[in-house]
Amino acid sequence: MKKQKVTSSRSLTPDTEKLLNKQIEMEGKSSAYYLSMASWCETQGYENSAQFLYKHAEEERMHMLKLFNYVNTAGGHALQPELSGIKHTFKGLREVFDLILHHEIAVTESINNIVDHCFQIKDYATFNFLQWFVAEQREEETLARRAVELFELIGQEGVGLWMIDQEIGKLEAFAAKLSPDQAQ
Ligand code: OFO
Repeated sequence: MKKQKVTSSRSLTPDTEKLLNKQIEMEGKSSAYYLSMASWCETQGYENSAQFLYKHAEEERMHMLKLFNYVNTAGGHALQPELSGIKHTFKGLREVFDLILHHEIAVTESINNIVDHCFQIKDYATFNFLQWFVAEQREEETLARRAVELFELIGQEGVGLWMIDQEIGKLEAFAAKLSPDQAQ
């Protein structure tokens, strides 16, 4: 890897700043994406899924702000991302949770890439900061996988979708046990 010149007033390299701003964009999109899903669920009568997703939209915004704060206090400039192309309608509740699982796996990959980059250039402060996100992604992926599994376990026939929505309402308690904030 090409060694980057470090500016005298900070140890955050321009490459790392760029990667963190990309991650800010991803978290901002996650928040907007989940808010849009929450709204759609509410219009379809999936009340528990809607509440679950409203809360997750807030959490994603909190993730974005955590990155904003880190970038700026490390001497960089956190950039408000442009948000466009947000999907507003879905084929069904299953599609919503399939998309979430797919998206969370992509977020995990993105975090892992930045962690790897920081390790290679010996930016241990950012490496250390990102460990919270590593643990958080484990929670988010597990949660999304649990939600998708409900469709297989319960099935969508008859009152199936109603039952799935009830079970999704209970996932929050399960999430609390996996949260990195809980482990500290
Ligand atoms: Fe920010 O954890 Fe999901 O995307």
